[in-house]
Amino acid sequence: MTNSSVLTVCGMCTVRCPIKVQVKNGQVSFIEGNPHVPAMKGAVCPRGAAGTGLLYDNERPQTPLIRVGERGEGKWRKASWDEAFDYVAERLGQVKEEYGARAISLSDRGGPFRDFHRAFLRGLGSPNYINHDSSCARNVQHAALSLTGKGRKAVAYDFKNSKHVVLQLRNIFESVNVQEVNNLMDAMEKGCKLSVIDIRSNISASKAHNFMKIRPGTDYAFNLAVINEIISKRFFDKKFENQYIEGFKELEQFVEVYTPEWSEKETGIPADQLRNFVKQLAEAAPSVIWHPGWMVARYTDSFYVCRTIYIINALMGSYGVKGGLPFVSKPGDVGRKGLKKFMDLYPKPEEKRADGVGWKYKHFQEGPGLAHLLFEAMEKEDPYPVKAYIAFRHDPLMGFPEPERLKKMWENLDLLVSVTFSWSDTAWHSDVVLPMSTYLERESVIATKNALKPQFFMRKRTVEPCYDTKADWEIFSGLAKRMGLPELVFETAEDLWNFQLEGTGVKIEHFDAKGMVSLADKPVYLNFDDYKFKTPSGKIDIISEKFEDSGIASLKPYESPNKPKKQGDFRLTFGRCALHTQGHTVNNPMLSDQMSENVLWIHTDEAQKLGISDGEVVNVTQNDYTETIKAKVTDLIHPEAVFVIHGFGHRLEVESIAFGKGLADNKFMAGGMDIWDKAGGGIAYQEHFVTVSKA
Ligand SMILES: Nc1nc2c(c(=O)[nH]1)N[C@H]1C(S)=C(S)[C@@H](COP(=O)(O)OP(=O)(O)OC[C@H]3O[C@@H](n4cnc5c(=O)[nH]c(N)nc54)[C@H](O)[C@@H]3O)O[C@H]1N2
Ligand SMILES: Nc1nc2c(c(=O)[nH]1)N[C@H]1C(S)=C(S)[C@@H](COP(=O)(O)OP(=O)(O)OC[C@H]3O[C@@H](n4cnc5c(=O)[nH]c(N)nc54)[C@H](O)[C@@H]3O)O[C@H]1N2
Ligand code: SF4
Ligand SMILES: [Mo]
Repeated sequence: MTNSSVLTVCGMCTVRCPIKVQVKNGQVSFIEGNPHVPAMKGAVCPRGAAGTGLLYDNERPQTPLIRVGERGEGKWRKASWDEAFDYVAERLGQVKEEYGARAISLSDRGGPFRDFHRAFLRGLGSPNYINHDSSCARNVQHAALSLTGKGRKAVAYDFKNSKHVVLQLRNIFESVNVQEVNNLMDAMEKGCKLSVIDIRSNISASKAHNFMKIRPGTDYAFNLAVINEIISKRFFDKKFENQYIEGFKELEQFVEVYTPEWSEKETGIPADQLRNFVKQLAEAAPSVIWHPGWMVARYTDSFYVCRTIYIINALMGSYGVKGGLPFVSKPGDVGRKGLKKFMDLYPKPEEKRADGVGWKYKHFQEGPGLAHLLFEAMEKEDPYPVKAYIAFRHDPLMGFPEPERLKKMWENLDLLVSVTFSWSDTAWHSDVVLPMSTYLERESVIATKNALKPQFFMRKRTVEPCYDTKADWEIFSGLAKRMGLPELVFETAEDLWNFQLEGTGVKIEHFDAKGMVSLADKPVYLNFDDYKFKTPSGKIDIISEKFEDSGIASLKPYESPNKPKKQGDFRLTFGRCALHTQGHTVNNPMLSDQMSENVLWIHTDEAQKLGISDGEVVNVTQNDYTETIKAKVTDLIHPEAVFVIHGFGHRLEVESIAFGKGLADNKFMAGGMDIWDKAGGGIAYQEHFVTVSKA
């Protein structure tokens, strides 16, 4: 019997926690938190622990597959890797020849492991890289950029030292980031207060000192009134206001009409409760974190909700301070050299992006573009044809609204490739499936974490692949070899890592001890005066020139949320639970055992009107489309909304465990590909209504 353990990185969700994996006789036997990272407390979340459920799943794609029937019909022929690489490379080559390199696009899931495959696309000469973010945090990112010129990840959340944490549209105890949860719990033991603003009492709310149940879609009203209260009571940090905020006067005038009494009528949150809450915040300032949100692709005004959150943090003086939103350091900030980039092997393509980002929409950040607009360009062949699409670790048919519409938008594609470790609706609809090894069977490129203590971290292979799958770097090496990109052809992970580490002073073996290499000895709290916001004034600009130039108001008057066209319909809302990740863990036997389907939260009074009792199966209908689901009748949700956990309602026979269980929220969003936040770029997923009736 041989036993060993490997320090590596979890891949069950995008948080990418540092983990320790025990291996017995070539099999993964146990997964725990990396013991060298105190905030992990030796533990992982339930999904992290269920990694073996994925690894030993015999229903995931096990060899390359090439479609033989119609798209989506599920008729495949098995192929060797050589065959599959040749097939994809030949078709990519044809597209490139006929329509130019810009006709090739690639999407991924964002995150720190992107350099290699992005370099592949850039090497081909295409600007059309997109990621999932218009379905997730684009509004947050653009809100941060509009105020500070820096992205949302320029600050950390110093939960451990915080005195008051506010969660609005953020459910940290279920939509988990293990280290953040542990740090917040430590802080709460030391007296940190927690306030939750949500449309339902979730697990975070059950631990909160203040819970404010808000009417869905009215968060902007609440936040404007909070700013009104902070300013009228002179609760703001005067020194910070003076030195670091530009446009305070305009803000003060703008919020004058948005009183707590006015807000109460919109939000349902009593003016007194708002005032009391703001007083508590002011007492805890500046060690306050009002989390700007994560999955805030919800409404057509979500960008403004995020903006007001950042503004409130600024007024509390919490930018750049301990217990608030300190600035993170990059390797260069602590006198170290960053990783050498594969992307830098090639010049940035000069072509305009097909989604219009950067030229048609100048206020949006180019990086990951906006996926829904690229899909639209595929459909309309405007501004030019996009004919090949590689969905890498991305499942748009589950993650974007109205999948049938999206399939139509893809009809002009000559090639649709899915690179994935599990079946997904997108993989099933593809022309070629390139099966990726799970995170336990593959290495990734070395990644950088910008943080108070910046670091490099490494994902290692813990066991050899169970099936005929490959690591992502092996897949893109295989394609690069056939597409005239010899610089991206690597034989071993060590060669890959050595390329990245060149000149950094760090060696591969330095990762052995802890799984990561810290680039600073202790947390660095960057001094405010050394830190420059990237705005015209160098301060936080309340009025953003860049956005105003694109016709986006910095201070937008509040508008009430849309009402359902049919009286009695409910706003469809959704979120996550601690037991599943998006739509790709529902076929995991270990997690499905603990939660096999989603249920429909509906308020007791509303259920009573409809004659629906708890646990009863009900119909959910939009236009002519209906699915059934069990009702959870509860006082804990706002009566205007119904709520489900996202990711259920799978209909692929290859997923025998998930098949037919629960409801798919994304199928109840008719017209949803066109309903998005023009200021922030995020899809507005919660601008949809459904009818609920007895089945
Ligand atoms: N209706 C509705 N739509 C939503 C949401 C919602 O709540 N409701 N949530 C939105 C949000 S916040 C997001 S981020 C997107 C997510 O949607 P996507 O961006 O599509 O992401 P995932 O479902 O996490 O993963 C996509 C695919 O990557 C594969 N994969 C390959 N390798 C890996 C790996 O190493 N790790 C992981 N985890 N997966 C891998 C998985 O098998 C899966 O099929 O959906 C968005 N869309
Ligand atoms: N366990 C688990 N953890 C995850 C993920 C996962 O799939 N599973 N996914 C990861 C990803 S990709 C993301 S983006 C994050 C998402 O992290 P979060 O954004 O925190 O997650 P959600 O559960 O989507 O939404 C948060 C809360 O918003 C509430 N909400 C809905 N509508 C409104 C509204 O109008 N106003 C207010 N105030 N609240 C509203 C919901 O009830 C929910 O409690 O989680 C990450 N962590
Ligand atoms: S939060 Fe859970 S699933 Fe996500 S990376 Fe961490 S341990 Fe893995
Ligand atoms: Mo997300």
